[in-house]
Amino acid sequence: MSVLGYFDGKFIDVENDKIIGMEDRGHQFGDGIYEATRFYNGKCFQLKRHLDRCMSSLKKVRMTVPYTADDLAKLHEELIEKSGFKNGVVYFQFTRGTAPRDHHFPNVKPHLSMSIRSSEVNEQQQAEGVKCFLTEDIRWHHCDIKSLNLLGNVLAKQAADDAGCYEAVLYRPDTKEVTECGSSNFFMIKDGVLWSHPTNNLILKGITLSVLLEDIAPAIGVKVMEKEFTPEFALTADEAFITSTSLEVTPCIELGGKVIGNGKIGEITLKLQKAYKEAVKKECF
Ligand code: PSZ
Repeated sequence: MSVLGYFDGKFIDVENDKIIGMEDRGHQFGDGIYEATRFYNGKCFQLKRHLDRCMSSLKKVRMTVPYTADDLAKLHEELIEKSGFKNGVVYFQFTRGTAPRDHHFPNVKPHLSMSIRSSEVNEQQQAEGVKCFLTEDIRWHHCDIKSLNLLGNVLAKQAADDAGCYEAVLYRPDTKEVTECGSSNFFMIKDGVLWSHPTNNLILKGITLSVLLEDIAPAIGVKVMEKEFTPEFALTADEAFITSTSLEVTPCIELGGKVIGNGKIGEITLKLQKAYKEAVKKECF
């Protein structure tokens, strides 16, 4: 098996071409940013929003790269075309380059690496929902940057897995606010209102979240409250769900050992999930 990828100007075999050096800043410092995009029917969904977020992440970490958003869009097209995949995910990361280990910015060119994988949306999981673990958010205060520093996310997701859960819902221990999940955004519904953490520095502004809050909720008349809420409040939710590029809208049917609603996908969640799939259809088919 080989995985198609791209590194600094060349298409590569991700599994066999050893191209990243020991002193890559991504390896030594987690000094870089990344993106994950999904394509359906050979066509990227919401690529502009992903590339805008990528450019914003780069700016926030003070990294200048020799690629425009158009260059990155073209590389996506080429990877999809070469792979022959219809549905899947592209992961790409920029690191600050390779240089002798020293914290200060080196005077070298950043690296761009990309990989493409075929994958289908997990329809069964979206129908049945997943159990979520509730744990402290131990991450830094720049979670709006899609940075390669994912240790807090990795530890939380492993703790969730150890507890037999699919995802970890995180809350800040100091302010007692639910932020997001290990690798997705968290939403709850109470008395017909969709609650979501404000899109500030404590969460990644998910592209799936943006599609839901900016495009879908207003169009189908779901009332949104972008405001902090506590884990205790989350435990009283009528419905809950998590979102990401890979998961789309996936119901959360259990949180911290407590069943949410009747343990099945909620009515409003189902409406949002369906509308999201419609948006995909409209854009990619
Ligand atoms: O394939 C995967 O495992 C993916 S693809 C995207 C993600 C995981 N996660 C993105 C993410 C995240 O890592 C955190 C911490 N919060 C929210 C999200 C959701 O972002 P979008 O909707 O842009 O994918």
